Amino acid sequence: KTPNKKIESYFSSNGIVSGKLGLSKDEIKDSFLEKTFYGLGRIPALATQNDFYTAMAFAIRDRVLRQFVRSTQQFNEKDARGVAYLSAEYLPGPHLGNNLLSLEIIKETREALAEVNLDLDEILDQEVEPGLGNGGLGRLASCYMDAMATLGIPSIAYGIRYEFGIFKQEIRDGWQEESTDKWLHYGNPWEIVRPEIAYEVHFGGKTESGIDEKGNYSVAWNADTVIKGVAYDTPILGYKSNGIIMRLWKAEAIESFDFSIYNSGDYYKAVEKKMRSENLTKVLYPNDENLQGKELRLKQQYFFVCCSLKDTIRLHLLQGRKLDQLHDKFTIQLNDTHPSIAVAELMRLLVDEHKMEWEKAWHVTRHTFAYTNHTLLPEALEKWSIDLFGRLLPRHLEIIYEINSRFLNELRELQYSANKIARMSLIEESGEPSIRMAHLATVGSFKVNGVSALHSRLLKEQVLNDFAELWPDKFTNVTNGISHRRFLVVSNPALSDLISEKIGRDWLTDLYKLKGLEAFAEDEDFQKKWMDIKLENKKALSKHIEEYAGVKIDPTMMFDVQVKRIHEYKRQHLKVLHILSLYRRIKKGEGERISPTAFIFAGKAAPGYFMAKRIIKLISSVADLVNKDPDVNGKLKVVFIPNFNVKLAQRIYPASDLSEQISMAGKEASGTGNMKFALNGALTVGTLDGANVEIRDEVGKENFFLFGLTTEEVQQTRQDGYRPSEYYEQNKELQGILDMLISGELSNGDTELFKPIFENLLQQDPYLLLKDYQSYIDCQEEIHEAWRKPKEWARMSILNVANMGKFSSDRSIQDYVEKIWNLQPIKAD
Ligand code: T68
Repeated sequence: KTPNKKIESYFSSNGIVSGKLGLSKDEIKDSFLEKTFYGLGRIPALATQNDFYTAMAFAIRDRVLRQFVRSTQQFNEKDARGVAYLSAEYLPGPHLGNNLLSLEIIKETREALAEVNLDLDEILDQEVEPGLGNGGLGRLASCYMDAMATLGIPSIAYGIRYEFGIFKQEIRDGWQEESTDKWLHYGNPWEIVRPEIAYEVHFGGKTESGIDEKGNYSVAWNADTVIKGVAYDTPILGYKSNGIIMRLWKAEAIESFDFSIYNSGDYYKAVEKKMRSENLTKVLYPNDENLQGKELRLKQQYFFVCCSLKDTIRLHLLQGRKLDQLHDKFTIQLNDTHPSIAVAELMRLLVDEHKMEWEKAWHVTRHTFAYTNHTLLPEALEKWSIDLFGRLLPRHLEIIYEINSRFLNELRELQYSANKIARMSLIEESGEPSIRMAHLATVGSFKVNGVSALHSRLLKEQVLNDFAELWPDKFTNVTNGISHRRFLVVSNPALSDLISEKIGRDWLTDLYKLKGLEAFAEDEDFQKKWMDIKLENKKALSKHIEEYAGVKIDPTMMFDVQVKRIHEYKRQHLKVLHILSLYRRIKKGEGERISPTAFIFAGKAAPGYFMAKRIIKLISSVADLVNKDPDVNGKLKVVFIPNFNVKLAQRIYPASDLSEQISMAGKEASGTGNMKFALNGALTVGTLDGANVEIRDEVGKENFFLFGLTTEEVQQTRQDGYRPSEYYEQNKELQGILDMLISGELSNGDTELFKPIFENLLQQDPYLLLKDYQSYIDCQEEIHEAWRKPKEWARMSILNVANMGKFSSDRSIQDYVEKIWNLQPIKAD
């Protein structure tokens, strides 16, 4: 299409595309009022707070889009090499606050709103966040988008526009109850639908091979279902920098009606087909549940992969490039195995649709993909049964068989044993035959990375050991990172200002600059200001807790916090054992060395995960017992805050004193909450697991509370034959605590309620709580003692923050660029 010169010159001469980044107070006010009236058609008397939020979002979105247009123009002009990031999950959190920061107009916006008698914080509070992910993996993808935009990485992020995100959690009578997350109820001012960017996705049917018109062997896939994926774009703005797009696909019917049925008079049957198509992107699957065999989940994965690859190829060809150069211009990063069907889909697109020969297509494919692994848990490694897979994606099954047969031939040439070949095969033959998605992703990628130093090592030694021996250079580590702009600058403004007062503002784009705080760690005046800010944040959180959990907390208590998905390997129930140990000591009159502590929990349990839900009930029951007991006299408080999400997380980290990172060593791939806590000045109590290891290395072992077995000791314990009941027999305090679970004391006399937890711990204890118990309790005693020396505590808190430089997602993305993506950043101004 020939460009419209008139429009182009108007854009550049009127400051729409050229010109400055931010806005003045008056410009913000004008734009906001204009959007209120013309954008929403509201008269002031009828406008709600939510209308004002929406109007402000529209006003800001204009500026965000401007940065996106500028970045895209420059990427195109330079014909830049870029990344397509494929993730089935994103957890962006509220957009407005971050966009205001990126445009550097928080103060101006606050003033503009004050002039019309509105309060920025109330407006910010209106935003409903997109809960399009389960936890760490989805949030990581969003932290990476913030960094990619800020650093000027030519990139696009693809995913699924779930109509209902992660379920909303309510706590009733101590139990988790789930309800649907209607995040789109009031509309979504940040997204732009692109009806012209849409692709067909096929399912089912049969394949037919034959000779095409040119005399070549070819395969046709005659599907029986066709669905359309439509692009919904959300611009993500980097700090004073580029805008990149998160492109989420929504499923639609090809035609609104099936006309043949419609004409025959059955209107409802015609509409039914449309509804069935749209079901595909209705709801996000909660993790941890047994996802195997969930047909709709496989459909979602293929649906978004197919649209994303077709779109990537379109963008590539639009630049006048050749398809066999795809790997020169794009890396497609696979966020876990959820999009790993992409390996087979790209082969299908190249070979079947673009008529590339197999060897060439395979060369392009395995130089295009890179795969990030996020778990070693055997039950979480994705497998799809051949039966289900073949029914939905018959052509992809053939392609995977072909990839596998060539791969296994290579292994045979290397004289590998039959055993080893069976282990490495993409197909698992024992039990129900199934496809091992991690193997497909590994074989089809040029790089595979874990998400912390320990995890990447274990990945090579355990789960993908055979592959790492075959291709040692393919494996690498990129330690996770977090957006310090969201999790400190936006969510803890008082602390950010104090930091900037001392060391300037360069740390916003170079987190290593925080090191400058070390010089003030001993400064008593600084320590006081530091802890005063913490206290204010704790007051604010206490208000929230009183309103949403009905528990009153004294903000001067130590806030001991564990927030994350509820899972046995994360060991929330180990924390419960600790609380009960303190409770029993107080009851026995032996509580004098306990510092007053509020134990704060939050997190969702997968709806089908029996033990996790029981653990939530246990926490609530312990809260009831402890909070009401006059003997405790307010020395301990326990609270479970419902519905943990990004927004709530942003309130919790700034108000925390102690961060609980107590998973059994070898199970938490990285953790990222651990980084967010430490960045806000909480001290960590943790095991040598995931990124804890690196956090401890950075902050110094004297500023980190370590306990528990190492990965090697965990393995040794298993080998030696672990008998948890021995610990129960030998440790009388532990025995007393565990007996409480079945005494009825926590459950109005019901001795059955917590028996499943009791029996699990005594008989299997798969996550070695009893083995780690004493070490944890001893460590907590040290912590309570440290809390009684406020200056010491403040010093350690400052040193933790000062040494968090490594954990910015800017550093992680820089690592991806250097170790995997091999591209040049292009920063828009
Ligand atoms: C997390 N994984 C890791 N998975 O548990 C955590 N799983 O250690 C790590 O820090 C984080 O990834 C980022 O690397 C997840 O969050 C999921 O959410 C998930 C979703 C669907 C299916 C399986």
